[in-house]
Amino acid sequence: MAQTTYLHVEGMTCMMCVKHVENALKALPGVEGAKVSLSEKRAAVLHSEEATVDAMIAAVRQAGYEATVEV
Ligand SMILES: [Cu+2]
Repeated sequence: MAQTTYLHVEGMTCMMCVKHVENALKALPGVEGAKVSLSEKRAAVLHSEEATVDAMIAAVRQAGYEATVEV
C-alpha cells in the first residue's frame, strides 16, 4: 500500500536543487512520486514498503543534500 513520508531537506538553494532531490528520490525502487518544496525545505515522497526511509535519506545525501525524517 502506498504511503507518504515527509523529509526535511537542507542545502537546497534553487529549482535545480529541487529537481536533483526529486530525481534522486524518484530513482529509488518503490518510490512512486516525489514533490519537493524549496521554501518549505520539504520532500513529500509517495512510496510502497519497498522504499525505506533510510534509502531515501541516503539518496538525498548522495545528491549532495541533507535529509531527516519529519515527524
Ligand atoms: Cu540549486
